[in-house]
Amino acid sequence: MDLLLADVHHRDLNAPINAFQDCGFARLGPVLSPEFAAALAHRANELMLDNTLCPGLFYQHDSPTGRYEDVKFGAGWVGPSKRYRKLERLERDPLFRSMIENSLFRRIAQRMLGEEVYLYRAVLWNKAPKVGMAVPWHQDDGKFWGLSQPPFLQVWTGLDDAPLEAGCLEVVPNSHLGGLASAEGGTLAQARLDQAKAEHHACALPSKRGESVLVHNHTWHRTGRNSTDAPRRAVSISFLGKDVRCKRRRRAPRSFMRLFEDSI
Ligand SMILES: O=C(O)CCC(=O)C(=O)O
Repeated sequence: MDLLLADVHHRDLNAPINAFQDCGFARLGPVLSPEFAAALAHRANELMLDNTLCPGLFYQHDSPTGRYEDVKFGAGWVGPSKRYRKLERLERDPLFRSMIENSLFRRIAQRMLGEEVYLYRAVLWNKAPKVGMAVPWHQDDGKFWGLSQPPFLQVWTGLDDAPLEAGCLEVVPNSHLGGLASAEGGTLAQARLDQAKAEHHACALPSKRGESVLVHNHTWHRTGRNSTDAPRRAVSISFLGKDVRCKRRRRAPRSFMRLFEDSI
């Protein structure tokens, strides 16, 4: 099976990389072959229904109310369900690992981060039909991430069509230029959103299955509820350069997995 669309191998990356640096996001357009995107979506379902298939995955279920505030953090696997909102450590699954290390992402990551590229996280974001919850405006950095240097390169890829009604990615263009809104990072305070008129500047990025978007970690982004009859699954991958360290003290500091090693 071809992982990527044939034209991806020759695509010029200058325009998306410049747009990413200027605006904090850039559409890469269609990237995954339809067969590979479908296989990943199928695998996502298998992993949600059986936690013995890939030991070490991190599971987080959607909240019963569909509200972010009601998510049971720390509950992990709660039995077979297609309503997990998030699965982390996808790199442990061989099929997802092949997606993470595809040749386009390698070209982009090595161009922006250097030859040595590491993985901070690879996450499945799942919104079940009719009920999948929203993810509020946030930035992906701060105390919880605990990194010695600000991370900046993330790639979001849809495994399903993601129209606005299904909870497509939305961004506030140029918001990365202000850095972290608070040392904590993560979810943005309402006062800060109001001050910046986030609703007014919000830019929705509806996409088709297999499309990718570059998203700067400091870009304000969110996704809405899924009100459609179809699932909306997506993968986001956060890459790091070689000099980034984990600063966490309470638990042993993490070491990050090196990617694309066969390109040495
Ligand atoms: O796709 C989603 O629902 C959320 C993606 C996201 O917020 C992220 O990758 O940080």
